[in-house]
Amino acid sequence: IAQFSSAAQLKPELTPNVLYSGIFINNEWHKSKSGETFPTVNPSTGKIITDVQRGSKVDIDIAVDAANEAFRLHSPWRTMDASERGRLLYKLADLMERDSLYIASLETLDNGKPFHQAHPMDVTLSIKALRYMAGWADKNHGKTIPMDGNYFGYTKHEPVGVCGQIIPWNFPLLMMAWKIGPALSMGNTVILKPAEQTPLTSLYVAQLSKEAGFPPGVLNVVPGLGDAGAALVANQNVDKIAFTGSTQVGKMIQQNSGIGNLKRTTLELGGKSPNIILADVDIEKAVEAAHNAVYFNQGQVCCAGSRTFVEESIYDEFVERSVERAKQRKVGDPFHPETEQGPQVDEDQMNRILGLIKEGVKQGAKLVHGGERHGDEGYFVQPTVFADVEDHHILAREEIFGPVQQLMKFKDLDEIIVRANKTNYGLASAIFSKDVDKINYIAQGIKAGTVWVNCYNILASQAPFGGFKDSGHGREMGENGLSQYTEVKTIIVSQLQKNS
Ligand code: TXE
Repeated sequence: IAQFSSAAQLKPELTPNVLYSGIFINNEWHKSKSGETFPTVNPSTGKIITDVQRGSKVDIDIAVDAANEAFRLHSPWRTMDASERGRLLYKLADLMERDSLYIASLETLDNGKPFHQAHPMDVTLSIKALRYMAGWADKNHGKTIPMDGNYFGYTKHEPVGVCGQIIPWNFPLLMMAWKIGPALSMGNTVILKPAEQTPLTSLYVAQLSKEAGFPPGVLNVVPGLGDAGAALVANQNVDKIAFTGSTQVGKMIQQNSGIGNLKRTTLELGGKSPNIILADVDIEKAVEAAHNAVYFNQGQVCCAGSRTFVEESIYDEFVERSVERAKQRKVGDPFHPETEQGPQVDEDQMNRILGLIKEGVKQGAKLVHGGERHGDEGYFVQPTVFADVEDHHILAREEIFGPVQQLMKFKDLDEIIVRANKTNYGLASAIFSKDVDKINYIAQGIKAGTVWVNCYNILASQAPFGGFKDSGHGREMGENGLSQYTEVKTIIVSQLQKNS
């Protein structure tokens, strides 16, 4: 909140110029081989911002060849000092900081997220992610090994090679930073495919990477639709795929990554995260936290607290106060400093959310606030609150990815652990309480990659993030994130005589 209030002083560019809309390969801009483009739309108005070159298989294959050439033995990238790779990443972060107002404005235009959140959150966290990973470039050491016999053993952490990275539209810039940061720090080369809804900030950062001094072919960005992502997964000269997006596409990617060459995969997929509120909390603070847990970023957050479980004795008051808070939520122009909620990213997402709300009502959940489209221009949805949601309702099972809060009631700790885990997902969770024994008991029982205690949506470069179960596998960021971008090579050398 402190960050957001200082951001209120920042001045966005209300009509940022779109400078790049091509395909970035070998540090050059290209048109698509097919001659096709696709429009990227301003979700606040439904109007086209610009047409972007549509990369397809042939463009992806060219980008993969460029990334392989940049990764060949003795290339400038392979022979570069690790510390120099780090310096290039620091430089890229500095350039993003120099242009941060422009980048945040472009993100708001293309995605619809409020500028006064995009600057302190998306842009700042992206810069921090690159700097964090820059520091690791020359510190991811192997080991020397005391082996049996007259041998000397050591391990090296080598880059995996050519990495295909497919990212979604909810945090376009941040997901780019989370992907390219560790990949480049560890010495890989990259072909990044941004989401078709939000390609503009990735394309701008591609140009900054050239300015920073990355050699040609190290970072390539190919905008396109799902077929371009599929072509990346099918290409036999790609060594690894990192994907963030829907569980449905993630499962396909996992299967297809094993056809032909066996690609390494990291998958960060959907969620239906439980947010558990015990009766001993400060109710005002807990209502505010639960509100932000689900509505932040228009509800388009993989780890959103989209099942709010409230202990029985405070349930009715919690519902009442949550409705009051939802009524106060400021929805509208994402460039306005007071706006808390902008539009959903596109018409499909808006319609999907409205469809799930209707289905929820049909199944008997109690709609206590909102439930409709907000206005008739752009893709805005009213902040919506459901009470008396039951575990079998679609609202408690499906990822809604919108501003829709599910309030559910529980009685005791063992019941809540079972119910919290009654989902195929396992990305995140939270517990609000003052009782450390109860907190620890629940935290041990929850099957999720992150457990927040008395906080929510706290993401940091230093902390690994990822899912259990259908929320994916592998971890991004933190020291754990490095192993997803390295192969361990064991080198064993014969020697005349070992001494201790
Ligand atoms: O995701 P897709 P969509 C969830 C959320 C949302 C739903 C659908 O519930 O409502 O997914 O969103 C690329 N091979 N999340 O349809 O299709 C695509 O071009 C390779 C959760 O936008 O998974 C884009 O770059 N790539 C999530 C990326 O995959 C393919 C964030 C994501 O798109 C492909 C977004 C294919 N066959 C949505 N098809 C999170 N985990 O944060 C599409 N793509």
